[in-house]
Amino acid sequence: MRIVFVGPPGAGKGTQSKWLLGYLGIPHLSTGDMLRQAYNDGTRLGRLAHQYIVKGQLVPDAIVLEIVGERLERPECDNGALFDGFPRTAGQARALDEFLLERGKPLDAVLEMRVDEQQLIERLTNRGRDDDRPEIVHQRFEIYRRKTEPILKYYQQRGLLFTIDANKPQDEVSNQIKRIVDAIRAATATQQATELDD
Ligand code: B4P
Repeated sequence: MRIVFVGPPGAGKGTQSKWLLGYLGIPHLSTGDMLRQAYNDGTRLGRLAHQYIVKGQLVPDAIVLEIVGERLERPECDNGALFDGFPRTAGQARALDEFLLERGKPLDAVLEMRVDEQQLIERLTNRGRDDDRPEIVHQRFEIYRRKTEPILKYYQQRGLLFTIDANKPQDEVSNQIKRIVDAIRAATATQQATELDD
């Protein structure tokens, strides 16, 4: 299964990914984690990316796509992946589509995590990362509205978009996600059985 989590900073993409990975048995591609790891490893791309992250800006597509592309080529991603915080721009969405369609493995679902801005600020203040200071969070939220929200329409038109009320406590959010994922799995199994019968 190939699933994308989209949502503003602090929506709970990373939090919900943790259990969903085990549930679906697929690898986790969190671009935030990958970029932070690259910085901690002292790589050239990691150092470049860090300059944007601390200012609350999106890392340029070229850097993100290089890091994600390398991971996607690995055999572990052949049978599915959970994309956490990627794509975040129209350019990234197009690049992901091209990559997956060339391999005949399109996305199964895009899960939009929707949360009120005030709730996000409270969550991020408690998390306390360098890029979680209120003035930086406002900027990240604004960039989300401008650059990331437009890709939701693109996925909606293709019937891939599911919206999650992520204001709710974590276990309620997990239940909403589980219901959607289970329904998609059941529909895929039915479709495969029909194809075998034909
Ligand atoms: P990310 O690492 O993706 O981080 P995020 O959007 O801030 O957080 P996430 O939604 O995962 O929140 P979490 O579960 O941790 O991005 C960081 C930066 O990297 C970006 O700003 C950007 O600069 C760069 N970047 C990443 N991907 C990129 C891309 N594709 N293109 C360009 N740049 C990119 O939850 C946050 C907190 O809320 C936690 O403390 C959690 O415990 C709490 N929480 C979660 N769910 C909750 C709930 N239901 N109720 C109460 N609290 C909850």
